[in-house]
Parts: sequence; C-alpha cells; structure tokens
Amino acid sequence: MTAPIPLGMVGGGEGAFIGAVHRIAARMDGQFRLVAGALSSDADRAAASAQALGLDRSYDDFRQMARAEAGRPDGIRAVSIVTPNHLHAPAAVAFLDAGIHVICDKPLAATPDQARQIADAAARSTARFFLTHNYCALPMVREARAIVAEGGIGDLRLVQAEYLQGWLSGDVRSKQADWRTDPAQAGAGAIGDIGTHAWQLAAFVTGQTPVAVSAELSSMVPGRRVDDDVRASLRYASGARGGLWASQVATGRENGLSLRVFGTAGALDWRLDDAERLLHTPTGQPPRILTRAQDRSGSFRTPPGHPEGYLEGFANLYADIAAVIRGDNGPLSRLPGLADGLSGMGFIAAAQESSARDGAWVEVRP
Ligand code: SOE
Repeated sequence: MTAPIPLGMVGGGEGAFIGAVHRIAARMDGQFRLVAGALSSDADRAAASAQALGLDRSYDDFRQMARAEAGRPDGIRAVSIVTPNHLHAPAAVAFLDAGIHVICDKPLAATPDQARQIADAAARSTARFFLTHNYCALPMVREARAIVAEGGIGDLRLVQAEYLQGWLSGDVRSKQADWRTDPAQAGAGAIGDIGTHAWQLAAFVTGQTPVAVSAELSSMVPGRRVDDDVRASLRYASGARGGLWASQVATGRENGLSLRVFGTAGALDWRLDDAERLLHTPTGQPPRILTRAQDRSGSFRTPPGHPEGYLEGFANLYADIAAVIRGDNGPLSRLPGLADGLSGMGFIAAAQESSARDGAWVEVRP
C-alpha cells in the first residue's frame, strides 16, 4: 500500500458543509490523510475544529500554514480550499507559491481580478491547481462525454443545462445562506454557486464552450443583493445553440441539475436525481437506458445497483488528483482545473454584462 498523501485544509471548520464533503471524499480511497488545517478565520474555532478532527497541526492563519508546511519534510503536499469564494484567491496563491498542490472548491473566485491572481500564481508555480466541479466525475456523466466524443450523437446542435434549487426562495439566514448572498464574500449569486456547475457540465460532456451569451439575471427575493435566478441563451462557434437556467428560487427543487444534448445523429439526457442512468436516443434506433453496468470509465466502487452518488463523485476527483500527484498524468484530461474556473468566470462576466445591457449578446472571454 502506498502511503497516503499528506493533505491540509483551509476552511471547513465547525458548522461548515462542503469541508466535510471534501474530507469524506479525500479518505474514501485511502489516498490522502488530512494532517493540517487552518479550519476557520476565528482562532478558537480553528483549534476546536482541528481537535475534533484529530488533526496533527492546526494554524490560525493559512499564510502561516503554507510557509510552515512547505518547510517541513513531512509537510502537506496538497491543500483543499473550502472557504467562501472571496478567500479562494489569497489561499490558493499562498499555497501555489509554496509549491503545494491546490484543490479548490468552485467557483474559481469572487471577482475576475482574484481569478487572474490565481492564474498568475499557477503559471509561476511547480504545483497544480484543481477545481472541484464534482458532477463531471460521476460515472454516467463520464460515459455521456465518451458517447459524444465517439460520435454517438453526431454533430452537436442543441444543449440545455439546468440547475434548479429552491432553498433560497425566502429571506433565509444561515451560515450557508449568509455568505452565498453577500456580494463581498460570494461575488455572484446563483450564477456563481450553481450556474458555473451547469456551464462546466455542459462543456465537459459536449467538448464545446459557448462563445457568446444573452442573459437575464434576477434577484427575486426582496432585499437580496446577488442574483438568485439566471437564464442564458448560448451560441457556440460550431453553430450549435443552447440554454442554461440556474435558479435558487425554484421553490421545492433540491439539486435539480440536468443536461440534455441533441446532435445530428442522436441525443443524451441525464439528471442528477437519477444520476446512475443515462438516456441515449440514437436516431432511428431504439432508445438505450445505460446504467453503471455500461460505464467504461470505471469510476465507481460497488457493483451496479448499489447506489453511488454525490460523495463518490467528489471521491472520483480526489482519486484522480492523487494519481496525478503521484506522477500519472492520465486523468488530467478529465479533471476540472484552472481552465474550467476561468471559463466559469468568463460566463459570469459575460452574463452580468448582457443582463445589464437588456440581454444583448456578449462575447465570452475566458
Ligand atoms: C449550495 O447552493 C450548494 O451547496 C453549492 O454551493 C454546491 O456547489 C452545489 O453542488 C450544491 O449546492
């Protein structure tokens, strides 16, 4: 058994949601061991959270952590950044500059300027940057991508991506809601939090990224300072056309992520609430419902019929990242990283500009 890769974490202290998800995913295949953390900006909470998790080393400050860990022979080789969006850039820059690989939650950053800081740091670093767009690591999504790549739907014509949640339909106050609806911490609203997932998923499966968008961003809840609904029309350089709808005020919806793609020779239909099935309708042939039994990527741990899902998708990313850190670059082509993050930021900027200009078509600049 190869020794687990020592891992650190920034954010993810008591009461956090996504930090716990990353911790479970990182240890699912035994490839990482969490040994150090700057788990909260509040020193007492950071120490208490680290103690509760049995971490070897706890820090009050992520910059101090980056310096100290880089200087230790047994220091961390990778760090998970699971803070609110506005801290992604300072933390990522600190660890990339220290030569430590970064595994960052999405979206890339709160502002285009912060995104550029991450890109600059990644360019000058020997370490790699990964972005956890977790849904693209689900087996049937990887299978959908393979079908498109081998011509299973012909030439792409139409794309429809949706991510519908209802949990922010009211004036919700909670640790999760508070920072996501604060422009200073989140940057954007629904478009950043879940719109970028839909954007990345569509690009991952189709192999194409829209070149222009016409969008309307709305804030449906009175007093809300970020968007909570975005509708965008998409134009592709190939001539394909698409639509993306992401909403956090779609009352009653939980995590309604779905993707439909239509080509000259067939179509694919996938949805997160039935994530282990993929509908493929090749033109002129009977429809095929594919399950994990037909997945060719091997991205699972249990025999088909034993449901796997959200946590395992994250774990698939961590397993691939571990392989890359150990020197196998094979998984790189399916791992989301800086390019996906910059593309998502380009989508946010173009959609915001379009919305401000009453839906004008705006070029997407990565
Ligand atoms: C909250 O809206 C959230 O937790 C997002 O931040 C995640 O990225 C998404 O996967 C689920 O919903």
